[in-house]
Amino acid sequence: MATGYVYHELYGWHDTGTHAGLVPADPRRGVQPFRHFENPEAKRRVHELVVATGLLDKLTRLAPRPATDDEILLVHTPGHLQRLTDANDTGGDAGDGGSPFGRGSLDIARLAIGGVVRSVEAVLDQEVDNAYALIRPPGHHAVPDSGMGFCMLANIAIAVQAARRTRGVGRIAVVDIDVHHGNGTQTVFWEDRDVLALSLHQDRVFPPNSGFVTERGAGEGFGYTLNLPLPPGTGTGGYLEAMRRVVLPALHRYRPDLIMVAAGFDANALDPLARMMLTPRGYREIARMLVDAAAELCDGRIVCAHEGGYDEAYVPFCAHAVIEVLAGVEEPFPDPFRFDNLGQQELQPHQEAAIEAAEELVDDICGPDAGQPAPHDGPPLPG
Ligand code: 3YP
Ligand code: ZN
Repeated sequence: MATGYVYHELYGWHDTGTHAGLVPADPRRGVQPFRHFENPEAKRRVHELVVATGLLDKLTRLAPRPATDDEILLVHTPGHLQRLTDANDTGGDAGDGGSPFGRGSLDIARLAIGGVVRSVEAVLDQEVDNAYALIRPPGHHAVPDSGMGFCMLANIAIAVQAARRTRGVGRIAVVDIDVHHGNGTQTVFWEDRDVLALSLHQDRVFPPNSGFVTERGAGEGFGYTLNLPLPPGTGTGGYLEAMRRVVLPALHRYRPDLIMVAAGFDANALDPLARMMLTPRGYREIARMLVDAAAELCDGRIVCAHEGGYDEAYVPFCAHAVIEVLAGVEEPFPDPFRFDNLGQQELQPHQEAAIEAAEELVDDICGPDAGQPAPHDGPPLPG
């Protein structure tokens, strides 16, 4: 078992500036200068834990390269890329007023995309069995003509399009376990039945009024977007039930050639930006289910790309658990926190109701009324 691993020091040099978490510092309005939530620390500490526990020694380090304009333009509009390029010398905002970046961040964002592209290529070319790209800035909110929600460019969507073009992958499933809705990925593949976009998230956190179970794609892509908005407070019991009743059946119906995971860790029990209760054990079980599904369905091909997750102390243990599973490490590194016995970690009735609503839609994937996605390992796309 070989597991690819991408991390680069420059990922920590993407500068989101002085904020009070979400709000730009402004002493005139009483906003004391502080860190932005999306700062290097949580991700840097994931990497340090991976080094310190010796897990890194079991991984195959992959070097990222910067994504090219051509790759970025597989997903984004020339206008969006031009605006980022124009602001790269000064720093600016990626489009929604909530996605600040510093001087040179476009170069770092290119390296983040390149980290996912490299991971996917290494898996498809059988250099490694699976891979984890620990990248910054994140990507799953970015839409074709704008950055959004701390994201500059759509890392996973770009890597998906690049893999279809250069490797001729037939169908790809993207499973987004970040606590926020994967709206960017959904938008890019809205009418595309060759990419199954699945998002589990806390109901209506970000983007506001997005990620409803009724959002299902359109045209040929109808049924190939599947959202599972979960109630605040959902813990390991609810998430694992959602995996068993929605995600795994959806993957088995779809039979992807490659599984991509938007690996956000902000559904953890301590996260400042959401109200869920996942623990390292929960993340380990989710990863185990996804890795097992990949083994059954697509020769184990699964690539995780890091997204959100903001508790600097807890995220490293959550991400470490996922990387352990990818690497086939049997003995979990001990979790020093004690959140598995929080009240209501087990499935609650209102969580089950939300799961049932999504479960009803699973049979439409490749069902009698749905379009059939591309054959496995189909021919390269034109262009
Ligand atoms: C963006 C603005 C408010 C919430 C925030 C979410 C960022 C994130 O982690 N997305 O996955
Ligand atoms: Zn998030």
